[in-house]
Amino acid sequence: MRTGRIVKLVSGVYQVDVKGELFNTKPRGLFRKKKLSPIVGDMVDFEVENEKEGYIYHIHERKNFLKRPPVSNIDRLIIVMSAKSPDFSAQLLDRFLVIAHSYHLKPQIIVTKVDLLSDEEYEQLNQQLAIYDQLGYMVNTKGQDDTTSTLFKDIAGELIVLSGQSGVGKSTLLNQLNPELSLETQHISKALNRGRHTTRHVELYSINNGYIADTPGFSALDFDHIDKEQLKHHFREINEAGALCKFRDCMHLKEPQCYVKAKVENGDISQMRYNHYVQLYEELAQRKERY
Ligand SMILES: Nc1nc2c(ncn2[C@@H]2O[C@H](COP(=O)(O)OP(=O)(O)O)[C@@H](O)[C@H]2O)c(=O)[nH]1
Ligand SMILES: [Mg+2]
Ligand SMILES: [Zn+2]
Repeated sequence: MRTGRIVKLVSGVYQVDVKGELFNTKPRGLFRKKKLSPIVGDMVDFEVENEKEGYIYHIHERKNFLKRPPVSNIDRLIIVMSAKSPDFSAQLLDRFLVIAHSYHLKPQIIVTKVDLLSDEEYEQLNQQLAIYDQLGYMVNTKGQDDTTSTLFKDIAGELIVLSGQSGVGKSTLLNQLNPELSLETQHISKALNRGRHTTRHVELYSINNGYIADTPGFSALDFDHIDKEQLKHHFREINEAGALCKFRDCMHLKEPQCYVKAKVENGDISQMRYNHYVQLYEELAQRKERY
């Protein structure tokens, strides 16, 4: 019996890493009956056959997992946004944050390509990022020539997931962290914002005794598991202030004596963040009605 971590899934074969030694494994039939599939990131027990092959017969309990793309036991989730092409969008960032929180992951934020901004644009970006900094997120920016060493602190042994739209510079970051990876980076195309890269393939790369993966952005489907009533809990400051609303089930929309709205009015809570909450709430509400 061996124990290792699944680092890659290719056409039904799970590659398991045992301290640098790789095995190609398949799950035993048992899993299929239970409708339980191993995913990348899982720690598994497997029986070795033919030296480098084996059968998985046990999946260790997952600390956490992302549903799309499937990856488990994440220590650090990094949301990568770019300042330009694609342009920075606080609304998109808030959606990433909601998804991260819904999986109980505390994300870190990196904004790339700040070298492409004018001084004025850079100033504007920093004003928006200050909101996230105040909310307690670790926020970093980087330009083309910045080394990434300061962006990732104490990552030894961690399983890190970089999440972000296509073209924001995830592969570039990975290559800067570990030049041996020499991952292909893309040239910006017009198709970028239309979700050209819908592959949900995940692969973990070795880094600092840990692992790192880049994953694509998300789609509307990725909010499937979030009820509109639960959404308020995924906006930190709204969740916190909401405890003091008159009604326990206050959605902070039109209810009287709403502490969240009071805090938006006096500027303690960012109007922008609140707007994003309301917008997303309405989208989730419409989605429900359709079914
Ligand atoms: N100017 C500038 N370009 C960058 C930066 N980071 C990445 N890029 C470029 O953005 C494009 C997309 O990068 P890539 O790493 O492939 O993005 P991915 O799709 O998220 O993996 C490439 O042409 C990179 O050279 C940056 O900090 N500044
Ligand atoms: Mg890439
Ligand atoms: Zn309220």
